[in-house]
Amino acid sequence: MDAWPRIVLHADMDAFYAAVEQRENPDLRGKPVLIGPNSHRGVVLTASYEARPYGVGSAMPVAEARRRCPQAVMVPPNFELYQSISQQVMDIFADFSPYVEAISLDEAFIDMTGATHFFGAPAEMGRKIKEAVYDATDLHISVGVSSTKYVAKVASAHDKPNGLTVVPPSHAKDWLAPQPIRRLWGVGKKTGPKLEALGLYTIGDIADAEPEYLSHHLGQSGAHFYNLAHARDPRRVTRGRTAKSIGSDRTLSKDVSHKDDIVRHLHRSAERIARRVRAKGYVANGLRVRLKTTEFEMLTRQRKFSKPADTATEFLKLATTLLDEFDHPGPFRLVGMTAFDLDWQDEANQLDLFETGRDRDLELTLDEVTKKFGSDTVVRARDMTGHGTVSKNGVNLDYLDFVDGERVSSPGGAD
Ligand code: TTP
Ligand code: MG
Repeated sequence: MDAWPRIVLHADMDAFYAAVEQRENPDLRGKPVLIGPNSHRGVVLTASYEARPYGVGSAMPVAEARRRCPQAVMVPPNFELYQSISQQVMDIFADFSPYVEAISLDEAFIDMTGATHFFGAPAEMGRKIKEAVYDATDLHISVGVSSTKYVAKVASAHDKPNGLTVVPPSHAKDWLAPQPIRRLWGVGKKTGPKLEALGLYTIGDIADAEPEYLSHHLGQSGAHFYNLAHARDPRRVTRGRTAKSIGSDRTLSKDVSHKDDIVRHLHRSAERIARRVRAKGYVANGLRVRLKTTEFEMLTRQRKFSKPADTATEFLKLATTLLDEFDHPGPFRLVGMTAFDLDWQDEANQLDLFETGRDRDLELTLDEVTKKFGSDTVVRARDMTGHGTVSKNGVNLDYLDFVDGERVSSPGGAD
């Protein structure tokens, strides 16, 4: 048998939100289903596998998806349900290893090094994990197993849905070689065409290139891509580390231009994000505000906090300052906020609890109320004044932005 210095498994739920809705509602099974807002605005969060042959998928504007697949059933998202199923699945992973790194609601790395004795060879481990998840939830996951995080992740996507792909470490480099460069972590809409312009189309092309040539054209990323292409990736599965950032984008049912209106949406986002930051025991070191114009141009401003923050009050304060830095007059169709550079709360020793004490106390109380009675129970007075309440029809796209930043949370997002 191949020598496996480490056994790293990557698991990713298939068409997660859509699969959950099909499980909940038998009428939806076997049909094309889109998860997204019930209006022509906003973006599709995901599509069931029955819908994907029509070329629809995550982050596509709803209007476009409806045009391509008019027979699809549109289902609004139920984030609480997805979160609780995610927790259930992560708990199942934890039965297999203490080293589970959740990188999004539906995705995790699991370090299974040294567990052959309990669960068998790598392929057997993969089968057992898939079976355990399916038995408990009726949902399918796709699994990749290799010796590095990077190869395990590419492998889990290789044979979706319901796939299991095992890449022994001695074959990893050859297995990667024919794959397109966009499978390299960090290659997106900007870097992809740049590499192609250099005549580099496959991961194998990168592996065969001179490292100096890559560094010359790509700077630091050159060495990064070169190492990945050689299946070298020293990153460990880190227990419990989750998001690098937590954000919430609101695609609005009515465009906004006035600062007051934008602030009202940011306020909602700030409360959602702060609650999630605290629930995970994080503090944020920076904040990003995004506005999307009606021409679909995404504008971004970001800044570090003077000290780590975890309250909506602090988030909103910095966000409001950032708003003054946008020079576009609007109107805007999306308002988004992301807290980034997250640290564990106890590691951020500078956190001045005294100064933020009152805000924290109030918000912690609200956390409790929300936990008991749901998120719509408490509406602050500020939300109820002015031009109506915060849009009920606007869709919220909450997301965790992940470890390697390879994930695009909405169209026009990060490369
Ligand atoms: P993904 O794992 O990227 O997609 P998926 O599980 O729906 O499909 P696949 O079988 O290809 O893995 O994302 C998981 C969930 O996260 C997805 O069901 C919906 C949500 N999501 C968004 O809300 N916005 C996005 O841009 C993406 C990509 C996903
Ligand atoms: Mg998935």
